Amino acid sequence: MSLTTNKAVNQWVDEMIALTKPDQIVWIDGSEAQLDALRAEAVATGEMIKLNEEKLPGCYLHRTAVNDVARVEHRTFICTPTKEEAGPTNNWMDPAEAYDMLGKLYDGSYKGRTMYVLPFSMGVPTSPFAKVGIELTDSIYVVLNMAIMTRIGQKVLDVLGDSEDFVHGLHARAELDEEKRYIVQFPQDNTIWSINSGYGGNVLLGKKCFALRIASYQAKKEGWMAEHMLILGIKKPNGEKFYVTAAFPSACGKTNLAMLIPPEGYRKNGYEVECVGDDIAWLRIGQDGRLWAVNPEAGFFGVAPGTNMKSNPNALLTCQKNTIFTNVVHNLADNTVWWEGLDKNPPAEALNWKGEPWDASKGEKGAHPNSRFTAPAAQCPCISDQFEADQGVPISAIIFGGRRAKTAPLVYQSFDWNHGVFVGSAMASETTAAATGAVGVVRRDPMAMKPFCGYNMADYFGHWVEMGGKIGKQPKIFHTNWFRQDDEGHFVWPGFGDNMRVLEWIINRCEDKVGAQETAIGYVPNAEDINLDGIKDFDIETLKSILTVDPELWMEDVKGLEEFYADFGDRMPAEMTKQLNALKDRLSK
Ligand code: OXD
Ligand code: MN
Repeated sequence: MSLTTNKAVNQWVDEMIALTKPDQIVWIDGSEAQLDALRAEAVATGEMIKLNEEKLPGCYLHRTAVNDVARVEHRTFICTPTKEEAGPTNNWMDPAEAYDMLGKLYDGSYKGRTMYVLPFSMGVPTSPFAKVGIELTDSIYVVLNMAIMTRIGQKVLDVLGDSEDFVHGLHARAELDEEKRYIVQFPQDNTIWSINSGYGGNVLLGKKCFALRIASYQAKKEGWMAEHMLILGIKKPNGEKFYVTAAFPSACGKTNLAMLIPPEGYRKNGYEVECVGDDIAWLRIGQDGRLWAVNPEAGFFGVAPGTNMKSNPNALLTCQKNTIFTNVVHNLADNTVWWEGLDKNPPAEALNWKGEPWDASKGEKGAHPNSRFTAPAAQCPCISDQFEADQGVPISAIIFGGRRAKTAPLVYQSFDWNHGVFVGSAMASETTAAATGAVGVVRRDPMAMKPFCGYNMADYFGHWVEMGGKIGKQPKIFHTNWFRQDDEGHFVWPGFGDNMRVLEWIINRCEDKVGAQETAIGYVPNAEDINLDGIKDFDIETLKSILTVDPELWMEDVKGLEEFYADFGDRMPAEMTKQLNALKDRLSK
């Protein structure tokens, strides 16, 4: 029975029932009793395995289909009325054609199954910045993950009231057929249709599909920003707090930075780092003219491999209870989990991510490289006391990260907001060719939003420029590169907790406490201004070697960027082209 009198909700749910033809319908009220019953059902059917209650209380293991282990960008579509509105970085389908084609796939796809009607809120439901979605799904795994990643249930419907302003999400596992897998966003209709997948990034519709693709479109229309950014707070010894957001391409240590533990010397002096969010930031201009950020999510959907007590103790401690593990190794000896990089002791008696008997000594990986933990953010030892603040946190600095062997220095600051937007648009990562130190293939990923921007990215850059004009107290914009290599192809900067040293320089710049060298690409630190106290096997000369800017390499890079910009044709804002030309001028001097 419906949990709401909202006509728009009930009518849409009825239409989707007529389309998908489920055997039963269950509205998710969000109560622990209901979630417990679903957990028990998932265990009874084998969809989830209950793990050792003493060692991992409230934790479960799930395995996806072997052909369904990651996001599928080539099967992800933005269906805007015209192709130009989606832009050159998105796959596009005509909305009417998409509804028609997908409608045939959804038709009867819930036969013999249950439809779960899942109301969810991105953001604390009572926050003026929260947005409501309803996901229809035939997967208990989806319901239980969404219960961790978002706020769900009756309280969300209560906040929605009679409003028609909600995202309409329809997910069907169907046959999990790769050839018929589609992740489709209709930004103008507030609608997401996802079919033939059971993997998190494709089916937890609150995350990438709503909080980035749909929300970025809403944000442009409504004058705010939805960004693929972590949010962290740094508490200084005098109690002052600085909040920064940061965007990094995949596999660049974003979760690690979000939960960084400062080096011992900093901790002794009273520095603390707190996590507000690890993946997504919704940013709005506050009445005080500053930019304020909320994390719309309630949980972390983190990559398991490589997470350990050294790389990210906070993440590991977060997922010791009430966590769903996906595609990791099942340790049969004590009914726990394991993944590569957790420790040096792979279990002797174990099943790999596919559920097959697994012998680590044979060299094959046990956990899928994209295996995940879904854990409540509130369990993170360094979660910020502002994590659920209605207005979010005020942002002092925005960091764009790249993964570059030679070009980008460890850190630099943009000259101003618009130059910072340009720096974000030029974000890139290189495939590593570590052994030779050769410069790898450059992948452009502006603001780390290329797979997640729900409209033409040229307009998105324009929106950034426009927002800058409206923010009274603009955050300063920086670029970091933890991945500079020496001539032998070794990473030079130690990274992890030592990134705190770079964050301190960033704060000092925000407070006008240190100078910098003005270079063609922006303000680069004077090496003496980065605190190296207590750092291991690293000296100021080495630091200087990763603060250099080689104009020839940059000129090469600019060529690649020009090609990338050319894809957007006339739609590229004049300001961006102006910034590109200005960089060329400065480099040639
Ligand atoms: C993620 C991603 O899973 O960015 O967060 O791919
Ligand atoms: Mn992400």
